[in-house]
Amino acid sequence: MEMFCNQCEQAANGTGCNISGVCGKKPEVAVLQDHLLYGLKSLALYADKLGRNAEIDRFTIEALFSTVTNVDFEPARIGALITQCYALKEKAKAAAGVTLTGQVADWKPAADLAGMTVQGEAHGINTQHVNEDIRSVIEILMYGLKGMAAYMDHAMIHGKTDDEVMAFFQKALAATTDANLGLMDFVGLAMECGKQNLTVMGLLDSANTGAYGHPVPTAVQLGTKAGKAILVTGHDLKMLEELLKQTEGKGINIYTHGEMLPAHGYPGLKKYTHLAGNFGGAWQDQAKEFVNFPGSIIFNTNCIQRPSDSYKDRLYTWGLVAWPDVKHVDGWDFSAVIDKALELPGFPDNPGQEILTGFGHNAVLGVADKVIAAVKSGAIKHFFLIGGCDGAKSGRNYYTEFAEKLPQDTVILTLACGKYRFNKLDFGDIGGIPRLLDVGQCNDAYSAIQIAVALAGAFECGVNDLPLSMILSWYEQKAVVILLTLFHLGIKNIKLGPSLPAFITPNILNFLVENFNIAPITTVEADMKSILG
Ligand code: SF4
Ligand code: SF3
Repeated sequence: MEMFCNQCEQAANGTGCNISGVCGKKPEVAVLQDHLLYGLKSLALYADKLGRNAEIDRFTIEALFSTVTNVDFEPARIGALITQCYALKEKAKAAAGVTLTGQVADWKPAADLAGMTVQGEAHGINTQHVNEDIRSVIEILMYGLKGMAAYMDHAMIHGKTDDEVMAFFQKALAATTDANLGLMDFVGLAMECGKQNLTVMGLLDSANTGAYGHPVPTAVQLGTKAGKAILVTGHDLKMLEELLKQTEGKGINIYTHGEMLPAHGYPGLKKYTHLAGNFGGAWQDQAKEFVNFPGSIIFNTNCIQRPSDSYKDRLYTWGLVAWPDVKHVDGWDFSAVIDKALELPGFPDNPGQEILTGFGHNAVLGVADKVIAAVKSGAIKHFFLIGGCDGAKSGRNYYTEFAEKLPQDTVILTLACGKYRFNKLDFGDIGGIPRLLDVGQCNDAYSAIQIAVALAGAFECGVNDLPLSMILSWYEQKAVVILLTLFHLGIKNIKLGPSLPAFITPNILNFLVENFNIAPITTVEADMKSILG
């Protein structure tokens, strides 16, 4: 079976995976995901006419998020989404009272998985447009929508939504099927995606801080506490909260992994004394680290990798994450995960290093006077945002080396899972301000933007005129949408690595270079010299 996927940074040979995904995605799943995206476009043609419908909007978000890298590897689940997509399309068609014509509007999936798979082969990403530059921008838009859907999903789990954002999702999905649109129409939609994502990240920020308070600087234990153990990995804070409630008083300690680390900074989560610490590093090290975790392990979002047999029996997925033969928790009852943890040995007491997290916009802007005074006195010469995704491919040591080699009068803001490359190093402080400030998860790019905008306000300049440089690493589609948000804000001079996206053609890259002066990372020495002079 033919597959083609190029949506993430580890696309095979820098062009795309066509035999099997480097991520572990089998051709059947890749083709079914292509089919689901085609179905979502068909649904969107009617949803765009219908206007807001909570069931269709919720479905659209979940289905898009299911196609993000390292989320859903289970063919039957993707097949069920395709079937549901068709039912919702028929519902939207009836409710909107219109009948559209054309191949996309007429879409009807086969009744069984084998038939859906065959159909999916005709809907690969290369069929999205004949012109390669337009196709490139459509891909940027589609991956942006996927990334934005991931953040919207977390906000929706908290009961939040936004009509304008949801209208954009349907409008943009429908637009990708419109043969009358040209290159600049899609560029406009991609930029609008960045704008809408700022709203979504803000919505999620208010959902998280509304539920758990603003993050406060917090020391996180990297050692272990005597007792049974559960490891939570992913991005969803509400799922963590529910698990903390259900494990209270049971002698089980909860550890965070990967993007869950910033959870320790939230007052409403850190109040649980059995939220014991953080275990391991970023997602790509899971196979070698999980084998040493003597408790149950649960994924609530990406990034899951093929589990080894050494820990598969104690591994669980939740929400939209799924892997064949891995137990899935439906809903909010975590008793299976808890019972498993109680059977397993757990950890002895073995305290270790502590690292800091919790420098969200509220915490950093709370000491803005001190920060501004340090810049004015020359104690702080430059800020670097070194953030984004981690990944398995070589070349990512650049970020560690970059952080290590920065002069002592610079401050590093970091976010997302790329921070594990350097967050255990001791960078010291400048007059009490830590030189490394962990702003949070990837979606907390919202916080970093708030901090940058506030500093620009204090210095009466634009964000591009601040002594601030962004050195970003990308891996999956959430990073794509964050880049679109930064472009929407007019932020220039971003350095991006470890490699450029396979889905960007030379012409589109030129466009981005001309308009935003974005550049690929080169060497630490050359890049640092070009920034600091
Ligand atoms: Fe390849 Fe990435 Fe697509 Fe997986 S998500 S198939 S690794 S390009
Ligand atoms: Fe990491 Fe998957 Fe992107 Fe949320 S956990 S940043 S890669």
